[in-house]
Amino acid sequence: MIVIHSEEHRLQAGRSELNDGQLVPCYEKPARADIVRARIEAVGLGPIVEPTRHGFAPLERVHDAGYLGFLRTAWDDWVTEHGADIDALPLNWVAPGMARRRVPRSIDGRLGFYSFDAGTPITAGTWRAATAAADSALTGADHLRAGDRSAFALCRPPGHHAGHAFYGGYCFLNNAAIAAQALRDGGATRVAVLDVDYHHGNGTQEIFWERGDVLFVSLHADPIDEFPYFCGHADETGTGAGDGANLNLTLPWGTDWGGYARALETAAARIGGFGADALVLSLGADTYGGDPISRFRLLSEDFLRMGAAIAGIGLPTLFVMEGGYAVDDLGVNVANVLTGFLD
Ligand code: SP5
Ligand code: ZN
Repeated sequence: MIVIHSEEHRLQAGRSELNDGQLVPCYEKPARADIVRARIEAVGLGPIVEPTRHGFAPLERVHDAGYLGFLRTAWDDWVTEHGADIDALPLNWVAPGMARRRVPRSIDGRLGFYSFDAGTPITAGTWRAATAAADSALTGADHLRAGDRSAFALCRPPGHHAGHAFYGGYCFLNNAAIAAQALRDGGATRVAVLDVDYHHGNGTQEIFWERGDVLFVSLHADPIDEFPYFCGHADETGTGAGDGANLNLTLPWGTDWGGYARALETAAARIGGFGADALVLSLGADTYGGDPISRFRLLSEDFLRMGAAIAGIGLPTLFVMEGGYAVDDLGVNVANVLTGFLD
C-alpha cells in the first residue's frame, strides 16, 4: 500500500489547548505522525512518497473561499495584533439568537466566527501543514483514480471536524472530504466515507449533508456525552438530495470490540448497498483503550480485525489519518488497521 506523507506536518505544533478549564499541552502533536511513519517503515507496508501540490481549486470544491482566505492569513493577522509569542486561540462565539451577519474585521472576532472550540490553536505553520495534509489526501485520491486498490494518506493535522467554513477539533481542512470530492470530480459516480475516529466527523457530515452522491457513515462515542456534543446523533440522516445518505452509529463510553464490531457490520452493510465506486476511510485510532482523551476500550489486536472488516466491504479504499492520542501505541494501532486490510 502506498503511503503519502509530508514532513511539513511538523509546522503545526501548537503549544496548548483549553481542556478541563486549563490550558494543557496539545494532544495533537508532531510525534503522532512520526511514530506512525516509523511503524509503517518497520513493517514495510509500502513506499512512502511526498504529496504532489494540487493548489487551491480542490480545497475550494469543499471549503468556503472566505474561510480559506481567513485561514491563510490568520497567523499574520494575529501577529500584527498580539505578537508571535502566543498561539492564536478564539475566546468567544455566537450563541443562538445572536446575529451572525457580518464577518468581523478584528482577528479575535474572526477566530470566533470561523471556529467552534478553544482546542485548535493556529500557529505560524498551520496553513502550510494543513495544505500539505490536504495535498497528501489528494495524492492518495490520484492513486485510487489510477487503479490502486488502496492508499494511506498520513495526514496531520487531521481533518474530519473541519466544515465548509469552520475549524475545530484539531482540524482546519477536511482532508477526507477534499479527497472524496476529488474522486467524484475524477469520475467516480458515488463515493462512501466511513469514519471510525472515536469522535463524530461533524465537518464531513456537514459538507455532504445535502448530497446524495456521497454517503457518510460514522461510528463514534454518543455526542450526548462526548465531543463534539452538538451533532452526530442517530436521527441525523441528511436532507434534500442527501436524505438517507448520512448514518450515525453512536456507541456508549466503555465500548469494546464486541459492540464496535456489530456497529461496523451495520456500517459495512449500508456502504455495500450504496453502490459506491470508492471508499474514503477516516482513520482515527482514538478508540483505543489507552487513549488519554477517549473512553472506548479497543485493544491493539482489535485494529487488525477492523482492517479486515474494512477490506470486506470490497471497495478501493483511501485511508486518511485522523485522531489518536496514545502516542506510544499509535504506530502499532494504525499499522494494524492497514495490515489487517491487506492480509
Ligand atoms: C481529530 C480528533 O480526534 N479531534 C478530537 C478533538 C477533541 N477535543 C476535545 C477533547 C476534550 C477532551 N476532554 C477529555 C477530558 C479528560 N479529562
Ligand atoms: Zn477523534
